[in-house]
Amino acid sequence: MLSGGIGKMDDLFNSVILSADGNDIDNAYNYAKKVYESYGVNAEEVLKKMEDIKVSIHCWQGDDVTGFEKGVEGLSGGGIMATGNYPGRARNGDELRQDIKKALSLVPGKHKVNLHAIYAETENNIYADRDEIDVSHFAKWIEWAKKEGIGLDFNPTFFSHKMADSGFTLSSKDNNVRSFWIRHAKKCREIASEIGRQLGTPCVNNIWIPDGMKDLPADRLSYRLILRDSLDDIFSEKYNESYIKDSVESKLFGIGSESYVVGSHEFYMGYALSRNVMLCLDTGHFHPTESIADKISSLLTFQNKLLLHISRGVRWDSDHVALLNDEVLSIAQEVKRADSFDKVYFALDFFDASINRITAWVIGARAVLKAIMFALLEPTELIKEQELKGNFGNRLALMEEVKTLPFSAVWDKYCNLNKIPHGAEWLRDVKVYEEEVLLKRIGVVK
Ligand code: RNT
Ligand code: ZN
Repeated sequence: MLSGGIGKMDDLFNSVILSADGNDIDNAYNYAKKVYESYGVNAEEVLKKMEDIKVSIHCWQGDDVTGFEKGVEGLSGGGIMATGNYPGRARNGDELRQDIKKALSLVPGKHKVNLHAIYAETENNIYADRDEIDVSHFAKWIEWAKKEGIGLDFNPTFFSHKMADSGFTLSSKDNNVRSFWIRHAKKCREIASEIGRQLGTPCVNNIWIPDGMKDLPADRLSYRLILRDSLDDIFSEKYNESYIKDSVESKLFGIGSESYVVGSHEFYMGYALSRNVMLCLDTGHFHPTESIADKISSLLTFQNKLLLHISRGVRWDSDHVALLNDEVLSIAQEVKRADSFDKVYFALDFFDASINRITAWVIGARAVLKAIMFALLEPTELIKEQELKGNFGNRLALMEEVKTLPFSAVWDKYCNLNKIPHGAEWLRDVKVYEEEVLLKRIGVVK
């Protein structure tokens, strides 16, 4: 169960996992550089571009979306679910920051950390309800982010709360419920804007609500009209866009909201475009065979901003750890081909409690960065030229050849330049951390 738990496997793991040294990496990189050069791609420039790429690392992978509120019973609402019980979950802000810092130390580049309102830290643990939180409850996060030299993003939390038990929040017909969540959302925008101001880098504030119905609704329209009005009320306060970037996230269905989700894709696309609010596309929030890659250029035709939640649905919106798969690769390729890395915000959104949580973060973050680097190394101009000439055979052949270019040599070089373990070597760091920190949290001392 634990990494290194099985004796024989562990021996093999220890003997083979050490990867190439610096010289090997340089030699391989020099060869790769030549190969990419022959396709008209400058690998040095790609390494430079990678320095500006930021992925927002979600804090909620570290504690299975539990948060720090006292007296609230675990994750509930909207069908989001973390399964598994791997030992060593972070139980408070200090532990969570310690774990995220460890994960970040195994991911090349400077990134952001994505918070949720339930990660507020109140004085003496005195409970502050969702409509009572303010920026002071995030002072430790801000101070930490300053120290680490990273930005923060934010999310109001519309689930795991008694006021969400009816299945409705911002689209509720109960004015008491609806106004409670409007107050919460307003507080969160205030907090996010202040975070962005203090850190000197915009804070993306993303609204996702669980509202929907298990079975066939008799009236789909009225809830959507209410949601529209609630959002208009929430966004009526204008903040400086260099402090806060507002976004709204749709969903197809959830467990318990199979028949109807108020905040559907069409609803939020209409809302975002008519109100100039950013749209968030989550890879798990569409039909399981539907890719969000093709949606990117359509949205960029009408807006200069887009938030992506990178997740991996297995048969349903299961929020498995993101991998370097066709979906993530084609997303990165679409952003590259549209030359839009300055317009598209990449954020991770998965929660797996069945494996080491640091491992989960690192796999997902490295996978997204690999996909982005792979896309940046694509000879896009060359391929586009063949398309323009109408030579679709060449276009297809080039796309296929690109798959086996020596990408990994450039990736290893990038890790090396950032003083981050390349290959699978980072698993050793996680193993040590598990023994020295995570297991001690549950009283296991080796
Ligand atoms: C839920 C949405 C949402 C959440 C986070 C925790 O289906 O994807 O983004 O995962 O807010
Ligand atoms: Zn999401």
